[in-house]
This record gives sequence, C-alpha cells and structure tokens, in this order.
Amino acid sequence: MIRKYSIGRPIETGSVVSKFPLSEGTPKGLTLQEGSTFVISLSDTAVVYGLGETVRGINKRGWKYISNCSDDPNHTESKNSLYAAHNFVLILDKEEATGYYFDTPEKVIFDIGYTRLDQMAVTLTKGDAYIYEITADITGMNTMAGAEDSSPRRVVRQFRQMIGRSYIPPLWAFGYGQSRWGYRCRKDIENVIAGYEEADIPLDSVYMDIDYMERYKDFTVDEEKFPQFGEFVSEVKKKNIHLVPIIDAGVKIEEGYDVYEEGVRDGHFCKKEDGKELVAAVWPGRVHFPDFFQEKTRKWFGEKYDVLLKQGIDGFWNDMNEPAIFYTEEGLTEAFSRIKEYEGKNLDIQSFFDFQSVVGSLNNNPKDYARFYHNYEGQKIRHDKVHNLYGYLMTRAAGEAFRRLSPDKRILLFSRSSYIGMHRYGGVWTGDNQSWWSHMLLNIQQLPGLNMCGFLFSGADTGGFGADCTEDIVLRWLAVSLYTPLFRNHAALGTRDQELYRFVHKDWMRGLIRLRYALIPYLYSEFMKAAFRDDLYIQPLSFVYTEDERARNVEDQLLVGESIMIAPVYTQNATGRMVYLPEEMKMLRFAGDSLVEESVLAKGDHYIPVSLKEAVMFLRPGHALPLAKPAKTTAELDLDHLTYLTFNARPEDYELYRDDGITPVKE
Ligand code: MIG
Repeated sequence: MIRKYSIGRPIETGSVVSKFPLSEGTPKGLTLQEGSTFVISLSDTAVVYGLGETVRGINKRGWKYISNCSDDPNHTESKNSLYAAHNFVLILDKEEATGYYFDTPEKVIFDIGYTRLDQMAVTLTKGDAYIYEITADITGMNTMAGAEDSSPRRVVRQFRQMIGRSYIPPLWAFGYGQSRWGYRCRKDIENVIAGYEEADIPLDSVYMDIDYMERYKDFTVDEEKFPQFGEFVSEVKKKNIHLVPIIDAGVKIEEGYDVYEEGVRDGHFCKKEDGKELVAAVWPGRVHFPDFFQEKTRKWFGEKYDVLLKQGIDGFWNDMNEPAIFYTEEGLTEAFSRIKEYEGKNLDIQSFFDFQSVVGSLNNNPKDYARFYHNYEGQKIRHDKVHNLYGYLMTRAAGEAFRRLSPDKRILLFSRSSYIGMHRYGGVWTGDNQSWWSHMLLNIQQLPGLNMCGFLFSGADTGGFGADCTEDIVLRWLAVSLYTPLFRNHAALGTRDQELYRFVHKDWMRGLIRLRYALIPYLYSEFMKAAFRDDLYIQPLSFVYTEDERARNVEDQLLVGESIMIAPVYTQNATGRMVYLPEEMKMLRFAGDSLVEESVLAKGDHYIPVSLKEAVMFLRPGHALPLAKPAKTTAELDLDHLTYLTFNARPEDYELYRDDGITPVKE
C-alpha cells in the first residue's frame, strides 16, 4: 500500500511515474517535529536499508547521510555524501517492512541513529517534498508471479513499480570491460586489445576516457590521436569489442565549436542572475553547463550523441555531472583578491590555514552552486535548490535521445551522478573509489541499496580507481565483480597498470573472467527478471530469510538472483573466511571456470578456505544454476547449450530468460 503526502511546495522531479491521490496530513508512521524533521523510533531489532549509493554498511543505522551530489574521490566512512541522492529508506523490524521515499531535489539529512541510537530523523532542509509511505500490504497490486515473497520485497517492488522499470542494457554490457584514464591514442587501445588477446582473457569493451576528445570537447574525437575513428570502431567491432567513450557535463567555450555556438545561440546554457552564461572551469578550461532542466536542451544535447552513434559507438558513460566544478570565474576572482590580502602579512596559525583554504575550497564550492539558474517548466530556479537533479537530467537527455536515435538497438549508458528516476535511463558506476580493501567491502555493501533504488545496472571500478593496486586486490575484486552487471576494471591516471595481462598470475585472472562468461546466462536471466518484476537482482540475506535474526546482521554476504548466495573474501592475506549459511546450501567451488568441489553444508557457520584463484558460491536448495561454456566475448557465447548445477532441483525448475540481447525491450 502506498500513500502519498505533500509538504510545502514540492518541485516535480519526474522520478515517480505512477499517479497517487494525495493523503491528508503527514505520513502515519512518522512524527513531524520542529520545522521539517520527521522522526521515527527504531527498536533494538530494526534494520534500516536503502539510500542507494552512499558510505558505510548495508544496515544504515549509526550515521548521518546527506543527499547532496558531490564529486568527492575520498569515500571514507567519515563522509556524509557521495555522487548520488537516493532518498529511499526501508525499515525492517522483525519481519515487517515499511518504506519511505522523500522525493525532493533539496538536501535531505538522514540521521539514522546518529544523534540518538534509537531513532531516525529525516530533515528536509527546505521543507518541500512529496513523501511516500509504503507498507507491505499489497491489496490491489499485481502479485508478481514467479518472484519470491517477503515483507521487505513487497515494499521494494511497490516502490520500484511506482518509479518505473529499470534501465536494460545490451547483453554485451554484461561482458568484461577494460578502462583506464590515460589511454591517449588508437595505439594505446590497440595494445590493450592485443594484451587481452595474447593472454587469452575474454573482453567485450574498452572504455575511452577524456583523452580521446579534441581539447576535452564533448562529441569530438581528436583526429590526430584517433585517425579515421569510424573505421577504427568497426575494426574493433569485428572482434566483437565495443568502445565506450566518456561524455562530460561541461561544454568548452571555444569559437567555432558547434556545441558551444549552438548552445549560446539557442539558450541552452545555465545563466547567472544577470542573464549571462555562467563560466566555470573543468577539464577543457572554461565551460558552460547545459541547462538539462529545459526539455529543449535535453533534446538538443541528447541528439549530439548521434555524432558518435553514427560512427558505430553503442555505449557511453556520463561523467562530472554533479556537476563537478574546478572553479567559476567569480570564485577565482574572489580567491585572487583574498590571497592578495595575505601578502606580506605574518601568517599565524589561524590565518595560515585560512590562506591555504582559499585555493583548497575553490572546487565544488557551494557558493558556486548558488551563482546560476535553471529554467524549469517556466520557472527560474537557482541551481542549489535543484542541484541533486543535474546528473539525472543529463543522463535522461541521453537515454531519451537513444529511444529516438537508436530504436532497434539498446545503448549502454551509465552515469556518475544520479537521482532516483535516472534508473529508467541508465545505470551507475560508483565513482572514484581507491584500490583499498575497505572499498571492496564498500562495493559489496552499496549493491543492495542501489538495487532497492532501481539501479540494477551498477558496479564499481574493479581493482580500485585511485591508488596503486596489488595483484591480490585485483584477484579478490574480480571475484566480487563477477556478479555485478557492470564489470569494469578502471584506474586513475598515474596509478599502477591494472590491465589483467600485466600481472604474473594472469592465468588465475583469466580463469575468473572465464567464470564470469560461464555465469552470463544466469546473471542476465536474473537481471532481466528483476527488471521486469521490479524486483531485486542483488539483495541482503534478510530479504529472503526474514525470520532469521542472524541474517539481519550479515554485512558481507549477498543473494545474487534466486539461486545463489555469495560471500567474497575482502581482506588482504586472508586465505578464507567465515560464512554464515541461513539454511543448508551446496557450496560450489570454482578454480577459475572449473568446478573443483561441490559439497552440501549444513545451516550455520563454516570456515571456507578460498585461494586467490578461486571463487566460491552457495547454491540454495530447490534451485539450479545454468552455466555456459566460456567464450572470448558475449557474442561468441553458445547460449543453446547450457549445463546446470542443481541442488534438490531439476534444470527445468530454473526460469531461464533469453532474448537477442540487443533489441530494446517494450515498455
Ligand atoms: O576529475 O575523466 O570518476 O572515472 O577517469 C576526474 C577522468 C574526472 C572522474 C571519473 C573517472 C575518470 C576521470 N574523471
């Protein structure tokens, strides 16, 4: 049952697609305290889920999270905000679940047992929102035959139904992808492909970071570094490999550059109070930001992707769309004049730090977000009031355009910044993590929340983006990303080489990637069923084993699809780990893609050794797992001949989903 409430004067975000009558007053389960703070008490046993892409554990209790899309590459547990604003929480107390969705672009503070251990307080910082209260009772709702049932899943399914079906990528997007910030030219990319070929490691995509562009200009390709780009794309395509370029939010200011000139001419850029375009700086130096809040701008910018589609490109990642700002002209001028004030002065302890912060606080400065405006449905709205929608609307522009420009072919699309609603147009990657073990755990812990919020197509930079990786972290991370729909190895400029063929134990890595390809019929079926049924592809144990108290505390094991539970090793030098089985399960041990052990384990705790070249998963009773023969690319997978691993089930009991993997799915 869903009840919709309205507080203040909410701005329409477009995140909800179903219509609901407004209920009087405020949500029954929440108490409205001073201003716009909604409070609910949490019993000792209650677990709070949701919030999508954010810091900390699967259970969000014990911290303060702020929805404020931020370009912050330090995802430590001390942070309050990452790139996204996913304002959905689900409280599971005993076996009863209730969900709340705060649909508003403003900053929302989720104080979940931070100020008081026994209460959640949600503060709307401006006080304008639609609030949806979702209970598990599903009278009148489509019962979703085929899906398992539980109170939290009923809440999630209703929520997902109301926000619309999740984005569905092409099948090849489930293959393995290699990326790195620093591939400068055609040769670099050819070398990567050759490296994978020589090492005989499967590969479906290579990502192109900002260096492919001409002076970082969106929708251009540097002719010198990438001569005959279209031809190159089709040559690579002959090997069934897809090139996936990055698109940044900022448009370079440069005379003669069509995107800039059309944007100015037709009023597509964000303007300041004085009616002039905001000048900010990002990669290309000075840029303007498209006003994606205007429908005409979304249409215009979206059509621009066609320049690349026409050259055979069929996937994109949208970056820097919080939007990230290095500085604005005004900010820079102010900083220089403040620096001058310090010149010749004796900088004591306080003034020295102030001085230092003048430059340090130039980027992503909240003051800059208050310097420009959007034109939204006939209203002029200051950016800071709708900041959290910017990345969503950029990606929506692309997603909407692809429906027109590519009606017969699905296009891969994912974004760094997002808001709920964007899940209908593209997926997300979780941004600039580090090659840290703690970030592998964070990756595991972000997945259930992302799934609840509709972002089924998601994944982290495998191996870690910032900092130098080690061979063992790459191996262990491969064994985590094995299960995430987006499986991309990405690393930052200046960090240690991270392509798999560079490592001593590339044969172990090959084995794990081959296992991924063997799993694709399963992963794809589970993904598609989750999308069609508004269900979860990855979920916490407690969503199935609701009556099991232990399951509610499990923070490092997940259910992936209907058949398997995973328990990855995420600590360095560990040769195994403890695993909790909420019921009897069949352990499947793979060394690379060969099954080396199958054994039935009783409900309870087990120490499971897992070497660096292995992946272990647990098959649930009454379930089956289809496997394909691994291939070099998804295009070469033989999906007609699958083998099944079963546990008290027959292969026919498994509901396999198949399609051509490319034709867009009807809404
Ligand atoms: O300021 O394009 O998150 O994946 O490699 C850094 C360069 C800009 C941030 C993205 C990252 C990408 C990088 N970008």
